[in-house]
Amino acid sequence: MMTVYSAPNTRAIRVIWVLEEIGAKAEIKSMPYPPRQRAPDYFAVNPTGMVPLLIDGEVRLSESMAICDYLATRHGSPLVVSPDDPERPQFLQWLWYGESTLMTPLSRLNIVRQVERQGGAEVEVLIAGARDHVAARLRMLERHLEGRDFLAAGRLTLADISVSYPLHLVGMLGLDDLLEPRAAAYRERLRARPAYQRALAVS
Ligand SMILES: N[C@@H](CCC(=O)N[C@@H](CS)C(=O)NCC(=O)O)C(=O)O
Repeated sequence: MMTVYSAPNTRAIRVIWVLEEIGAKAEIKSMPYPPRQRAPDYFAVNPTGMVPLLIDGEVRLSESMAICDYLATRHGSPLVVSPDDPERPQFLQWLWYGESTLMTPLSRLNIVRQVERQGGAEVEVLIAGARDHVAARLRMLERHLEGRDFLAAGRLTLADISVSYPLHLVGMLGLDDLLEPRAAAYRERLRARPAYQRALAVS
């Protein structure tokens, strides 16, 4: 039986919705939000403390839309628009819009609201909170890079190109001290690629 770690009103809703649409069963472990603070044992399961997390045998996924894609694709569900469908480009556009373009400012606002509720809207409190968030999220990258040069398939893929930009921003924002050794070496490996250097130069 698959397990989904969840918390109310989080992106885990996407995953549970897909399970419902495709008629697949999973054990839903719902925790109080945020698990990072209110269910500290969860760090042993997921080093970022974030939800959702899917465990399906050897498969562990903690990006909500990756989980949705994994589940829907495996079930041959029409929730996924196939590569040969003319609607595929629109499908990709909105798939990514939902977790990047639209979520980014909403997440920012959500964090400010949380800090506000804790009674301290000072910039230092916000920065410290954001640093903690980034550090927790980088931990999963550090762990994944053990014994690996790239994130998937043993070669450079779009996954590396996607992650290269937040790692670039880490440097731009003066957060390099948050990078642990493997992530720091990985960023150097990406930066050493002539195509990346050319892209940096012309961008
Ligand atoms: N991109 C990830 C983001 C996961 C995420 O930020 N989850 C939030 C809940 S919606 C969370 O666990 N926040 C608590 C924390 O970061 O400590 C996804 O799509 O699953």
